[in-house]
Amino acid sequence: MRTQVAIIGAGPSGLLLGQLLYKAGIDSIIIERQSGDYVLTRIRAGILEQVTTDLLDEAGVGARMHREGLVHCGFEMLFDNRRHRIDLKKLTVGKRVMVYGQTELTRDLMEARASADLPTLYEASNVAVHDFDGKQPRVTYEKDGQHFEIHCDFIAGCDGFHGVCRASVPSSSMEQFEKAYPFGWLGVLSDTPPVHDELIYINSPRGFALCSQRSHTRSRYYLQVPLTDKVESWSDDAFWHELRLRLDPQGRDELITGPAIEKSIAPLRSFITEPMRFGRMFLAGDAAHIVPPTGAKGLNLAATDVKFLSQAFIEFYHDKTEAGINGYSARCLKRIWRGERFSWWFTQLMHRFPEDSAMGARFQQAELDYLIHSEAGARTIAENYVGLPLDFGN
Ligand code: RFL
Ligand code: PHB
Repeated sequence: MRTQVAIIGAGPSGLLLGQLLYKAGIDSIIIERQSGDYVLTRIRAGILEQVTTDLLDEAGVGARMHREGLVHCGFEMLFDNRRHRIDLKKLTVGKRVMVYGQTELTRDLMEARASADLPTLYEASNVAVHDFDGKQPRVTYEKDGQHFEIHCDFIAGCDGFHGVCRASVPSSSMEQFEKAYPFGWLGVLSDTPPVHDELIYINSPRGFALCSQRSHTRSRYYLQVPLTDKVESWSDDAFWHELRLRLDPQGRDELITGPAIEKSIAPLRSFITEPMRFGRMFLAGDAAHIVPPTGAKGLNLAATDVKFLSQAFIEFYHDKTEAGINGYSARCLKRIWRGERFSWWFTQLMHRFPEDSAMGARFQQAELDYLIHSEAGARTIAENYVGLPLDFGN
């Protein structure tokens, strides 16, 4: 088999890249190790920045998102038993975010790919990337007991944090930065109306909590938990009880509980690989960087990598210039470090750290108090949360 761009991974990065390339008349094959149904069961991101929603429109897959997604013009920060609203629209001159689940976005992209009859090879095992440091890269994989080979011009590593692409690069060719946090997020999805019409980020003495949502009838809640906790030991009742303890009296009264339709624990990590290009292989999304989910940046950073990468390939094929592919890594990393910094800072501000003394908690309270009472402070949160302009600072 032969294609122009072999894309490893059919998560949001791989599917979006495939769709943008298709729109530009560039061929791709996506190779994914899981089944399509499995990819759709992973409950992850919920908040899309304007840059991401614009990109989905550009890719021609934004229609259902505009019909069913919820536009949010602000969110609440709850600490010291009081809520304080961050008015995104006012503080950023009109910007908002969109609540639309990663599962839905992935489904829209999968359907667009299937209806254009573009090749996605699900349940491929032993995927391996070869010769990306030369002119003729190859991808090999197995399916139904047979061995296959794809020849291509470029490989796009969209295979997430545990993927094969980054793992195939000699460690001497890259620098990796990593910080693991001493806690995780226990998430519950439930078919219950959200406790509030906007998100609530909670800094409580019992730890962080987040009240999020997917629709007017489906809620997503998270609790900061120790890394040693096992999801099986959290009954639904225990989860709702703990969430109530972290909420304010109004939230405790208004919270509607129900059976969890999904429950999982995700560890929190900050991670960046530099560079993101290795000869004819390019990393995008979680394959190259991970943020703690507090700032809702992971999927949004993945989307901008994909935008820059698709532009680079389009320039290569249509304008016969390598400027885009040569500049890809530096252009992405500038934006990524900003998103990483915000996510790390917001995580530090909102969580209880086991090693912190009582003084650490007081410093957090003082900082929160400053931030929400200073217009400059609140604007700092708002403009990072809605997402900085694409080539901010250039
Ligand atoms: P993905 O989604 O991990 O997809 C990678 C795909 O590659 C496949 N794969 C392979 N395929 C072939 N061969 C191999 N050897 C392979 N190895 C792996 C995998 O099966 C998979 O299908 O990466 P991608 O596409 O870069 O997308 C990134 C996003 O998924 C991620 O950044 C977000 O989910 C992060 N995130 C959030 N981001 C936001 O922007 N806003 C949010 O509100 C938000 N909330 C979250 C989040 C992530 C969370 N978790 C679970 C860490 C909330 C949580 C709890
Ligand atoms: C989510 O709804 O899953 C979500 C929302 C906001 C975040 C993280 C996760 O900061």
